[in-house]
Amino acid sequence: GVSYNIWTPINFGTLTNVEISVQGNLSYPTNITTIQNIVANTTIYTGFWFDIAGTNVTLKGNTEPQWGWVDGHGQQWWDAMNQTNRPHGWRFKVTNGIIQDMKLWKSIAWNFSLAGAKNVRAFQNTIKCISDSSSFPFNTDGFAVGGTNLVVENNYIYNGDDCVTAGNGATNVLFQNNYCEGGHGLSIGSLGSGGSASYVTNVTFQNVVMKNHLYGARFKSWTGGQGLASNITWRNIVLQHVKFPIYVTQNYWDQGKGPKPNSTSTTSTHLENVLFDNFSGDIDDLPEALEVLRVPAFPTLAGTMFLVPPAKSPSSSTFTLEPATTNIVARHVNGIRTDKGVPVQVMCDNSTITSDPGFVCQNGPFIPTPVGYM
Ligand SMILES: *[C@@H]1O[C@H](CO)[C@@H](O)[C@H](O)[C@H]1NC(C)=O
Ligand SMILES: *[C@@H]1O[C@H](CO)[C@@H](O)[C@H](O)[C@H]1NC(C)=O
Ligand SMILES: *[C@@H]1O[C@H](CO)[C@@H](O)[C@H](O)[C@H]1NC(C)=O
Ligand SMILES: *[C@@H]1O[C@H](CO)[C@@H](O)[C@H](O)[C@H]1NC(C)=O
Ligand SMILES: *[C@@H]1O[C@H](CO)[C@@H](O)[C@H](O)[C@H]1NC(C)=O
Ligand SMILES: *[C@@H]1O[C@H](CO)[C@@H](O)[C@H](O)[C@H]1NC(C)=O
Ligand SMILES: *[C@@H]1O[C@H](CO)[C@@H](O)[C@H](O)[C@H]1NC(C)=O
Ligand SMILES: *[C@@H]1O[C@H](CO)[C@@H](O)[C@H](O)[C@H]1NC(C)=O
Ligand SMILES: *[C@@H]1O[C@H](CO)[C@@H](O)[C@H](O)[C@H]1NC(C)=O
Ligand SMILES: *[C@@H]1O[C@H](CO)[C@@H](O)[C@H](O)[C@H]1NC(C)=O
Ligand SMILES: CC(=O)N[C@H]1CO[C@H](CO)[C@@H](O)[C@@H]1O
Repeated sequence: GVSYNIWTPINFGTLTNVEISVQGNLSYPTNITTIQNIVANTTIYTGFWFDIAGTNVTLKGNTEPQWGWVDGHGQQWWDAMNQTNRPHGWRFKVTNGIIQDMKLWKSIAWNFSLAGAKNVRAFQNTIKCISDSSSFPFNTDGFAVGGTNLVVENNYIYNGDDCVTAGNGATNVLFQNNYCEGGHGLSIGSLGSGGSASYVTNVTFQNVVMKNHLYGARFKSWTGGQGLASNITWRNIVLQHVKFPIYVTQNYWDQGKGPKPNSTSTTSTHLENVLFDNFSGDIDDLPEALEVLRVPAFPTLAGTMFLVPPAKSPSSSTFTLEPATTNIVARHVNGIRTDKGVPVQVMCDNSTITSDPGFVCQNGPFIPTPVGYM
């Protein structure tokens, strides 16, 4: 029954055997400048507005509809398109933890970080970063899951970036039975930026509804990166107005900063045992989807985020791979339809593929091979 002003960040420190219960409403400062000044001050800001570490920690919200909301007042930030000194939300770097029934309302940017967490289950949480205006809720990622033995299930995530993103260190991660709307996909990456080595293994996304997302399954690694992403599965994915159901980029670079850097195949983040299984639903047939999306929604980011070659694509599965790829298969994805009934297209460079990806690897119509039905 109380609304609290969380006017400064809370660093809970390292906790042992603690339950944090959020029963009332929590409010970030409403003044943008106030927050920016705090975020810029490393004495008081650890990188997150709420910072929790330790062992045996439960973070639990309120199930009453009117209470337990953490209000970031993000709308004004999105409207001003101000990306200077935005605060991250919650870091939960806990071994043996639970995040349950938490509710985030209009986060400024980002949400739950599980980087470095271990044995954590996050369930029945709600994230609503829904813009009331035409401005886009930038970078309001759902869950960042760069930890070990993580289960994220039965969450409702309406946001403006990756619904979930598995970054470096993600090991044994299960993301299942979630509803995702409005964002940029079920993502691995970005891996290997600046030539770094990233490792991701045994990550499964399954039984997820993806509504109005830019991508369904998304893999992104930087050109020149190193490391290995292995044993990754996307399974039973239902698409509703998704633009790119499957989009794999192994040679991403920041096109705003110049041409593709020269690199050799030996320095790509390797991709091994990747399966896309049982995708169905409809995709928006917008050949100019990328252009539509970045203007006017992404004016400041044009040329960086979405101009991944090939830039212009029919709604399709898109594989832009480096030779450092072993066993990548899409099967039972023939349940995907375009909203206008035109045939589904693929874009795939066959010089990068050494095994059958489950469809004829070409820039052209989607034609499943027998492997695509196995
Ligand atoms: C926000 O805070 C700054 C200083 O911290 C102040 O100058 C400004 O007037 C405040 N804005 C509003 C709308 O209150
Ligand atoms: C940072 O915050 C501390 C503690 O409130 C304060 O003493 C210090 O002056 C601040 N630094 C700046 C640069 O504002
Ligand atoms: C965490 O909980 C487990 C199970 O209750 C217990 O065995 C363990 O000692 C606890 N860890 C710490 C650091 O207290
Ligand atoms: C708690 O916050 C939510 C989200 O801002 C709001 O809809 C709700 O009315 C608030 N509850 C109360 C009792 O003020
Ligand atoms: C964003 O905030 C910064 C710092 O307060 C300010 O200098 C800048 O002009 C703002 N940018 C926009 C686009 O509002
Ligand atoms: C892979 O992750 C799942 C959780 O999604 C776990 O149950 C399984 O044991 C892991 N496999 C290995 C080989 O560690
Ligand atoms: C991937 O899975 C295979 C078979 O399940 C296993 O042999 C291999 O060790 C796994 N790779 C990694 C990096 O864990
Ligand atoms: C494919 O996915 C749909 C949607 O999640 C599910 O209903 C169906 O049972 C799945 N098919 C198989 C063979 O698992
Ligand atoms: C890549 O190599 C080519 C040929 O050696 C050279 O012309 C080009 O400038 C290089 N590009 C970059 C970004 O270094
Ligand atoms: C690869 O694609 C090229 C150009 O589309 C085509 O000429 C060639 O036959 C294809 N090779 C294989 C093995 O499918
Ligand atoms: C607080 C939080 O979740 N932050 C993460 C949000 O997602 C981005 C990447 O998409 C991570 O870099 C942040 O750590």
